[in-house]
Amino acid sequence: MNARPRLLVTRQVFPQVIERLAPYFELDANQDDEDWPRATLLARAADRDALFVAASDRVDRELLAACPRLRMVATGSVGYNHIDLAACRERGIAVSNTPDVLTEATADMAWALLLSTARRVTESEHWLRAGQWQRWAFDQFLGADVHGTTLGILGMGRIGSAVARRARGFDMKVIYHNRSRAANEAELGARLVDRATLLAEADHLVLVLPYSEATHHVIGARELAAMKSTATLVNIARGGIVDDAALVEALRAGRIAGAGLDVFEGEPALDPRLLAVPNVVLTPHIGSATRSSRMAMAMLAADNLVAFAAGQPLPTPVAAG
Ligand code: 8YV
Repeated sequence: MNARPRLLVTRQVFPQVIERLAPYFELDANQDDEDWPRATLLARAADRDALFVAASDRVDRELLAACPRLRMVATGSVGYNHIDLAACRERGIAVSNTPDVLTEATADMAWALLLSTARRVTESEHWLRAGQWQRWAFDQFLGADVHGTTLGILGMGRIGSAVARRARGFDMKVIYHNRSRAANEAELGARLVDRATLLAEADHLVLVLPYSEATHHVIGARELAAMKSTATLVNIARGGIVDDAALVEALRAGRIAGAGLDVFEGEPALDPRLLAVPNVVLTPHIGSATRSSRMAMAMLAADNLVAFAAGQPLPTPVAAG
C-alpha cells in the first residue's frame, strides 16, 4: 500500500475538518495556532505533498523551492493573491480556493459597513461610551441616507452581485463598473457604467475586486477626489486596492464623508492615522467570519485536499496541477 500523502495545515481549523482530513493524510496541523515565523513555515512545509494555507501565508517561489515534493495547495479563502499561481503551474502544483460558500456572508458584511459608515454607528457609539451623551440635539451625528440613493459597485462577480441584490430592499439605483457586463445585470437591476461615472454618481461605493498588480491602488487620491464629498467608501475586498494614505488625507480633508474598511494594506498592521480619523469604521478582516461560512470554507478546502489524495478532480480548482 502507498504511504498517505503528507499534509501541513498552517493554521488552526475546526476539529471536524481535521477529522475529515485524518484518514487521507499524514498530518502536521498547527492546532495551537502558533504564530510561525517564515522560517518555521518553510521548515514544516519542506517534506509535504500538500498544504492547507490561509490568506496570510505567502506561497511564493521561495516557499515552493523549499518544498520539492509539493503537489497541492488548498487555501481557506476565495482570494488567492497570496499564491504565485504561475510558479505553481510551472511546477505542476494544483491550487484550490473556497468560492461561493462565503458570498452571502461577505455581502452582508459590506452592508454592515455601509450602514455603519453612512449612519455613523460606531462613531456615535464611541462618543456614547465615552460618557459624552449629555443632551439630545437636532443636528447630532447627522449621517447620509442609504435608502433611495445610488449604490456603486466596483467589481461585479459573485460577491458584487450579492451586494447588488440586497440594494433592492433599500430602493436604491445600482450602477457598477466591471471588466465585462454581468450576465445577471437585468435580474440585479444594475447598470454598467465607466469608472468615471461610477465615481461621480455613487452615493455609496463598495469595492469587491480581487487584488492583483492591475488593481493595486485603483482607488487613490485622484479617484477619491472624483467622488461626491457626501459619499461613503466600503472596502471588503483586499488591502492594497485602496491607497490607504490617500484615503486618510481624503477623510481628513472631508473630500468624502466616510469609509468602512475590513481590509488594509499590510494588515494586520494598519496606517495608525486611520485610528485617529473619526468618520471611518474599521473591522479586522471579518468579511466571511460567520460560523457557518468559516466552517464551509474550511470544509471546502478539506474536500479539495481529499479529492487530491484520492486522485479525483478538485471541486474548486484555480490551477489544475
Ligand atoms: C478570509 C477572504 O477569511 O476568502 C477570502 O479571500 O478574504 C476572507 O474570507 C481570509 O482571507 C482568511 O483566509
